[in-house]
Amino acid sequence: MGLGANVGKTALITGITGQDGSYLAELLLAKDYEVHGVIRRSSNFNTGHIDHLYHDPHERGLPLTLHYGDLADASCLTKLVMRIKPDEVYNLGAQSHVAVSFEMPEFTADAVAMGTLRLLEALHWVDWPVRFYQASSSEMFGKVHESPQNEMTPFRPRSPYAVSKVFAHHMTVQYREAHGLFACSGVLFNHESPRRGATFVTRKITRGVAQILAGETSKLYLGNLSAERDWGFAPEYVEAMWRMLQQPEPDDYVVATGEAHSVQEFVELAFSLVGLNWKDYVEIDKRYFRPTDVETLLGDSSKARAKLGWAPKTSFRDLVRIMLANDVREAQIDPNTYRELAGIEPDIPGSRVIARIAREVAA
Ligand code: NAP
Ligand code: F7E
Repeated sequence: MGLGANVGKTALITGITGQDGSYLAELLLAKDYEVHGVIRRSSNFNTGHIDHLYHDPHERGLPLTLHYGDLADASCLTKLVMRIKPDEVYNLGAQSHVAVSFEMPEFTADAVAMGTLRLLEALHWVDWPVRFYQASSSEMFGKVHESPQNEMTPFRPRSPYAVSKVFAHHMTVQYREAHGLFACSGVLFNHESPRRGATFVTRKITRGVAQILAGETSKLYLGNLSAERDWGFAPEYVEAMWRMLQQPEPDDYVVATGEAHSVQEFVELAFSLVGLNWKDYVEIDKRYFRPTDVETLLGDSSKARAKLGWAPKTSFRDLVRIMLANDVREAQIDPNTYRELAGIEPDIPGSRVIARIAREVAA
């Protein structure tokens, strides 16, 4: 199957309200997929990342349908799969915060490990050629055996989150090998964006800088500054997920930039882009240290580059600039005030998709 003809394809996404889910939904809608997303019941609206894509079912609009569901509920997953009959299923739903997983190991394992198994079981019985993507993580490498890490590097997980992802990864391979399911595991290294959750370190830093500029706070409290991560730009990473499911054979792929930076480097750059010295604002708070942390991660994505034709485009510096410009704007400051942030486009979600639909509706 080529990378072109998608008309008539249907995709089901768990975790559609999250960072990656929202970018993936935009990508698939732009490729003319019919998209279905699983959302959890919440006492408050949590669909901010996808509101621009959603429309009242009584009106014309993008082919996006949201369904209540949860990875904890096997019967609802099976029902959704049987009703929607998706061609492609992207399992992005997770309790994805590593530090939180130490506080809630059972909840994390239920959503991340058992949730994946429940979905695989639902797909195992279908009688059409479904394709499955599992959101695996570089956290699985943990206390790394070698650097950089590739598809053959052994796992030494260091958190309940990572242990759960290792289970889900092996289950994905198991269903591929034992039951012939077209199942791919994407071992994605950290990827960030203006839609990154506010408690992950990159977004915490860029929001912190913006709040300091706005005079809302004078300090930013952080934990382990020496940890190194391979940080990429999220919209590019969801493209790799889609490419995996368009291949003739299912396989596992590492997706990374091949460049590692420490948390301190991220901090220094973010402050310096707006003319501040980080040492005047950053304080270390022990509560943000983890019982066991992953000290260094660096990915080797040669296989994805060769087989998927995928390559990262956004540099570390530009990633920090994009996130910072967004948070400065959210703090009601014009980013053009700062030379390094001038001209960076706002993260207008799905603007291309919306423009196309608007044209169609008007026609
Ligand atoms: P995210 O922003 O935290 O989004 C997680 C999504 O999962 C949200 O939509 C959340 O829904 C949903 N979810 C949580 N528990 C669920 C449950 N029990 N049933 C159904 N849905 C549930 O995460 P992300 O950064 O987009 O990451 C997407 C996936 O890739 C996750 O599986 C993550 O572990 C994995 N991953 C991420 C990275 C990264 O650097 N971003 C790297 C490697 C792997 P609510 O909105 O209702 O909470
Ligand atoms: O931490 C250190 C922290 O929470 C990065 C998830 O998407 O990527 C993410 O997991 C590093 C760690 O991301 C603070 O100790 C210092 O060493 O931004 P993070 P993560 O743990 O790497 C992987 C690939 C995933 O799969 C996960 O789902 O930064 N750090 N000070 C801090 N981290 C946080 N959160 N907050 C701090 O104040």
